[in-house]
Amino acid sequence: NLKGYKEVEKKTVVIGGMFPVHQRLIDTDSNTTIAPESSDCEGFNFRTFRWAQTMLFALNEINNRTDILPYTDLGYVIYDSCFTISKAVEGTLTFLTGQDEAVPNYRCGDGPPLSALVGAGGSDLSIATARILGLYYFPQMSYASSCSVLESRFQYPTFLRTIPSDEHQSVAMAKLVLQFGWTWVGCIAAEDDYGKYGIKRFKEVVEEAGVCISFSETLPKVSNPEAIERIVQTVLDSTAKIIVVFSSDVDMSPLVGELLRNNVTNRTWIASEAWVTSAAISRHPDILPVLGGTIGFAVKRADIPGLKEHLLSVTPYNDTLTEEFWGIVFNCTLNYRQVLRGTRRCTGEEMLEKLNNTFTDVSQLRITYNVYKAVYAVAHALHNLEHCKPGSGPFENGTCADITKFEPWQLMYYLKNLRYTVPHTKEEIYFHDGDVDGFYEILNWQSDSEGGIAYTPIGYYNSTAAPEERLIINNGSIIWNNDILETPRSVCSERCQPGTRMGIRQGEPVCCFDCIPCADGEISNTTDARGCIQCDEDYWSNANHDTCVPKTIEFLDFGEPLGITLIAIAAFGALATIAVAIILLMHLNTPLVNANDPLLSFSLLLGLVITFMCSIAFLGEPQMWSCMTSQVALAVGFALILSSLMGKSALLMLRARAVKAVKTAMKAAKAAAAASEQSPDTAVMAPAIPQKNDIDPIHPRHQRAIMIVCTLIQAVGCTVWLILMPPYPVKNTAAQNIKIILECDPGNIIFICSIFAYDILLAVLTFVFAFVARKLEDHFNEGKSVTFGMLVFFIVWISFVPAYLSTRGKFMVAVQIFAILASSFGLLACVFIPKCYVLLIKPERNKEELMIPRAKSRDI
Ligand code: TCR
Repeated sequence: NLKGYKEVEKKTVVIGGMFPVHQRLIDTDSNTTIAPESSDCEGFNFRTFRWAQTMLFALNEINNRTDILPYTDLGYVIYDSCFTISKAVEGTLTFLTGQDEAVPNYRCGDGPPLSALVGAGGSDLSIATARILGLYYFPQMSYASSCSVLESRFQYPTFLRTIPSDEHQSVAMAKLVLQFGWTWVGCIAAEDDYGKYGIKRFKEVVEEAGVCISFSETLPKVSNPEAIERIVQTVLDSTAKIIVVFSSDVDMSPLVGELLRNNVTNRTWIASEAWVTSAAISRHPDILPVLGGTIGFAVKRADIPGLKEHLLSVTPYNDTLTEEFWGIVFNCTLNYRQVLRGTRRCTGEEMLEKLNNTFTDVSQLRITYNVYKAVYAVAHALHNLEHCKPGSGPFENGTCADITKFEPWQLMYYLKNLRYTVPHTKEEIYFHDGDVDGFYEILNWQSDSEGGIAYTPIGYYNSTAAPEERLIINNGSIIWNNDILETPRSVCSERCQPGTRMGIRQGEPVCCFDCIPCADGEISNTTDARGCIQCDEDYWSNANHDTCVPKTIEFLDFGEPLGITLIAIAAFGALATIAVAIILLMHLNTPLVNANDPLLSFSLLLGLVITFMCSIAFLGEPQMWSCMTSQVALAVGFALILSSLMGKSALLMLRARAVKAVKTAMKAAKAAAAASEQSPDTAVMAPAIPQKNDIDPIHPRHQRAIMIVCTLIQAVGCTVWLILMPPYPVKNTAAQNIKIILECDPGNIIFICSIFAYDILLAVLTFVFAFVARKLEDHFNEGKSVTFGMLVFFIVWISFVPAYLSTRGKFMVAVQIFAILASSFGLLACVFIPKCYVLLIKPERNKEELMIPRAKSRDI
């Protein structure tokens, strides 16, 4: 341990210092056969040794000044905490109690009073020492212990520091991550209070903003190669491209070695303050591909004039630490025993200037500057204490403290209320509740001219600025560590484009999700939509599923080719029907036309014209009137056709039965005549000869009555339907997704069914009548043609059913119209073509050629 003294000339006050000059304790075997001793330390650290030397430099500077403490000299005691809590506690106790001979006993007043402790390096060490020092209300001024738990004045009442609390750094890091849109980051923290609390706060802030942590690892404090390998494997396995490391360079070093061995490139590392400017890490050979592009936070840097000279003036003979330092730097020894063992002897004339060593590198004075500030803070507080005017002092009754024997709490008072300016940098320092403002420079690791690392400032973080101006980064000056030299992306899943929604993956963080396409009829119009939105009734999703588009309206229009074709066919049918009517009219008095009541023929033709024309009403955009007329006209038209045919076939049927009866009667008469010829004696009564009335059993009046009554029934039914529950146009959105079908709703299904059922009934009766009369040997053969026409009618409507049910949308209407037209044409053709044929082409056959039986009966 280094324990030095300035000679006591005037009044002297001693300041304690604690620096982790060595990195670890030497592992001693723990057998208890000999008295245990305080372990020695190993791993000399040039950086922290520079800190210790800075304290000496600052004390020298102060002692040489006449404006600060002109009548008092500052002495010092420096302890090496070896980065371990036990050594720090040991040092603190030695300092307080003076158990070591070299140090005056703290409570036995002769020696110079102890003022404050500058230290103790890492936060975990400071936490331990601050607890002890707090008991005595002994001031502690730390230069590197940044952990946020040290903010608590309740637990650490006498703790002050010149480094900002990690609260600021964690928030700054989180802001940086959020600013670049990284939502998938890995975390590595040292296994100490600094790492644990720092990363904890970082995680809290980013997770609140929706960032996910890919992995979270701890760097072991004691050497543990397996653990390091495991961490590197995790880094390699993770898809996170951004890795935040909250650790001191000492704990980080083994990891860097392993990263280099595995050549882990293409990651961007976010460095905490403790390793961002560490030469121990950035001076590794070949570090650039692995850690180049690192972004980190660093406390304020300063130039301290004269420090370089002071560092270079260190000689091996100052104390044990300088001796060890010399030996390590120049690879020699001053120790007589080691010289005997063959180590080169130091001359003491070696030149420190010639070395390019971290110790003498004053380009990155950051923590060093904090040490400098801390020493000045204590000095200024002591100065204020010494220059207190009796009577107007801060203590009870206006008393002052005496610089030769003051109490620690009295100095604490001055430290708390201190406000001073640092020499050279002119920075003004004051503590709010023991802490300073959070200010960080943001550094980027770029390659310098010699292939090493240059810490290039790219921005800063200022916790006292307005929230949106705290983090200022000059994006353009960043050099990233990837082949494309672009801002790296670090996301678990790429964003979900409009048209898809985020689907969570069971058991994975929320940043990892699948993009699931929206279902038909649903859309999402934002990126990263949580769910899809159902389109309104009249709307449907487009192909990309990112907007709702109005459904296309569908109906069979007049103008389109299919509509025109149907109109043409219908018109042709109507014209043909009218032509037939004219032909019949022209031959009104011929036997053929008169063979069956001509009026029924005309009503039949009228019905056909109605059905042909009503098919046109099915076309076009459905309206109230068109829905009503189309169905009703069809139903009534068919009723008229079928009842006319029924009237006709009823006559034919009865005629056929009569003819049959006549035939049998004649046969009987013949047989009787023959019998009477054979035996004239036997008087036989000849059977009655059938009369004309018997052959035409019903009068045309009856036929017309049938026709009119049957049609009227239908007409009345339809009227009731129209009045009670008329059909109306509807928008059918359910049948097809992307279309709105405009169609007619029948109003009431029972009505429409019974109305067409009635038509079917008429058709069946007509068919039966005609079928019975089909063999009537009338050479106009009306029975046959009606039978045939009805068959066509049935076939058309039976095949209509499956065709109708298997079509969708506007084609349903087309199928309906086709069926109407086909059945009408069928009837027109079957019933009237034979007639027209005779009338126009074979007029000679159009004579009163009565049915054979009747002619014969006349002959008789
Ligand atoms: N605060 C750390 C220790 C630490 C440190 C450093 C150690 C800081 N900066 C630089 C070595 C080198 C910042 C702590 O534990 O609080």
